Amino acid sequence: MHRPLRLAHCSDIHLDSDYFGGDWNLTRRDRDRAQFDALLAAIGAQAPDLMLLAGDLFDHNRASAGTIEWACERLAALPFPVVMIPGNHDCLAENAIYHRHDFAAAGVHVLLDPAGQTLTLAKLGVAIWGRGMVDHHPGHRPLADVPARPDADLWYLGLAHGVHVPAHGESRNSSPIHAHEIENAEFDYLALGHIHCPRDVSAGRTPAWYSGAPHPVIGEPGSFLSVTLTPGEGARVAVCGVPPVR
Ligand SMILES: [Mn+2]
Repeated sequence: MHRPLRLAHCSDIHLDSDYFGGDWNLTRRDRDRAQFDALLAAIGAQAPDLMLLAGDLFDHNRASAGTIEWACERLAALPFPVVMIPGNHDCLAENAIYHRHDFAAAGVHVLLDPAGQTLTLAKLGVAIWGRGMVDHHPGHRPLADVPARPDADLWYLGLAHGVHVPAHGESRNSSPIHAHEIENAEFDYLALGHIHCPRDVSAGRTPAWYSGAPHPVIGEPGSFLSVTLTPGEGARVAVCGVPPVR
């Protein structure tokens, strides 16, 4: 039987934006880190059962080893599990962060298989599907070939990173996520990343949202989502602000 489940959904952290190691631009590095800490504090205050991070934790694959280890430690230290996917900025290119740093060893679940993979967290009663993005291009379809619900007794959650394409819309964007693909998926909740503002793109019976990014965007505060799944009622989503850092 399904049990109530409380999720925190975030994405697009972009650590080490304009920082590549050494002493140059440490202010920017530290501001990104402080914004991530503010996000994790806001999420921690809600004591969710599970945190979903829908891509672009890092701004680029040249992120410094220090920042990668720092972020991994921060995520591993949380009192709830974290499940995440790479985004286009930290995609699975040859020099990928996720190839050279073992998040799994630290206890952070990263869904890396380009063909897609399903992780089951039995204690929480959830199965989570996602795929690793190798290259951000129009032929990459984040929601292609989503498997059917694996187990009627588990919540089924999805993670994807890309550009939403409305019903009957066309797109030449990279990594398009079509409304009909959302509708056809059997997820109880689909956590999306890539668009830096919160946005409800639910389709059919599938609740699907972009969480927004933790940093302010054009004067609007950063955001994450608090998602409550209740048996028989579906998903309730609340947009939560992240205090800006200077
Ligand atoms: Mn992105």
